[in-house]
Amino acid sequence: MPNTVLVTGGSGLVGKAIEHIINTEAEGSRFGKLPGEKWIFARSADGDLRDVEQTKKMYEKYKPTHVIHLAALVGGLFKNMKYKLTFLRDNLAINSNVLEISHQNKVEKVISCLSTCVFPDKVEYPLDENKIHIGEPHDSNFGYAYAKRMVDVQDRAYKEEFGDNFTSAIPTNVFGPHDNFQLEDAHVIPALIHKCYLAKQNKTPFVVAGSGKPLRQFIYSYDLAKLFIWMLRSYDDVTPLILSVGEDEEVSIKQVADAIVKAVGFKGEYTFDTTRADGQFRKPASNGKLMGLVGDFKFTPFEDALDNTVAWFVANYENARK
Ligand code: NAP
Ligand code: GFB
Repeated sequence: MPNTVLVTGGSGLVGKAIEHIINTEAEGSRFGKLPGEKWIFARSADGDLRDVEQTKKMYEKYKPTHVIHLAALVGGLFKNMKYKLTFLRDNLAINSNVLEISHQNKVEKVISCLSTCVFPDKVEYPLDENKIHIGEPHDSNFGYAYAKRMVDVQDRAYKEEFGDNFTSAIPTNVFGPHDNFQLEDAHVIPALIHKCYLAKQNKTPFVVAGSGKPLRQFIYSYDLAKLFIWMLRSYDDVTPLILSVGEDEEVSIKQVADAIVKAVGFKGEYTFDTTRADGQFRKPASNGKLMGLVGDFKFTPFEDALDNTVAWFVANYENARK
């Protein structure tokens, strides 16, 4: 019987990217759909996964054989700092329901989605898959981080007690089309694209929050989508896997803002509001394990991916999440 792949959180940044790749790559190709395979991209209107009965109904309706579990309460630094309990409570509920109902429905494989912010803040760099639980996460997002860490614990417990094939991916910061561009709640790249766009439209200053000094690794959503599809096909280890560009691709927030100014074509005043938080200074993750397994994989150059994202935002401004 061909697979039925359920993507929870299918209407978000990463979900839409997987949908794009599955619908544009040739059937049977490395990142394409398998013959006869069905893909379902679920959104919260299809079932609130914080509610176990709605989760059960979603599985009864779609009868998935495989699940890519992306659904989560997600947000940038400033939203995380404001709603630590809500991020912890809602994500614990969503993840526990999805894993338990996947277990009850004998789903062949579940890939959940963590984030490099789960790692300890004070640890020897680079971050790798063995360092998830060896210290406190950064204070700015401990609610979200601990809920995501528990997924790794749940995966291992389901594997040991029942033999379930549950594992997780650990992406770095992601960006691309269909992101959340809300000025206050979004992640840095979509927030700054929106702010720079408005500054250009309104001939007002472009203001970046913080000092611009923190460092981040960014993965383009379409590249991440391909790696999720590769994991679905080829990765059956319970140990979570970092999905990221190399450590040498770390960039400062100032470099990101400079690239956005160039991509948007902004010529006006550009300043930093150092009264706003910088959050974690850096979280450099090694993609050594991934590259050892996936072999030949080309990441989209950062500036090309940023240009595509800005072009998508400008072309879809009316309907973009903002
Ligand atoms: P996103 O754009 O905010 O999308 C979130 C998705 O989850 C949407 O499809 C949303 O459905 C769904 N969802 C939210 N609450 C739900 C609920 N209670 N019940 C059912 N569905 C619900 O998020 P994203 O950036 O694509 O993130 C996808 C995954 O990647 C998440 O697990 C996130 O933690 C992880 N991640 C993201 C980043 C990043 O930089 N964005 C980095 C590392 C890891 P509606 O659209 O219907 O609300
Ligand atoms: O992407 P971001 O919100 O998340 O912020 P984190 C990254 C950096 O960008 C911080 C600076 O140093 C911010 O000070 N920044 C500058 C801005 N201007 C802006 C702006 O307008 N908006 C935002 N949001 N940042 C998140 C975690 O941490 O990473 C989440 O809180 C999740 O839980 C996500 O893991 C991937 O990288 O700091």
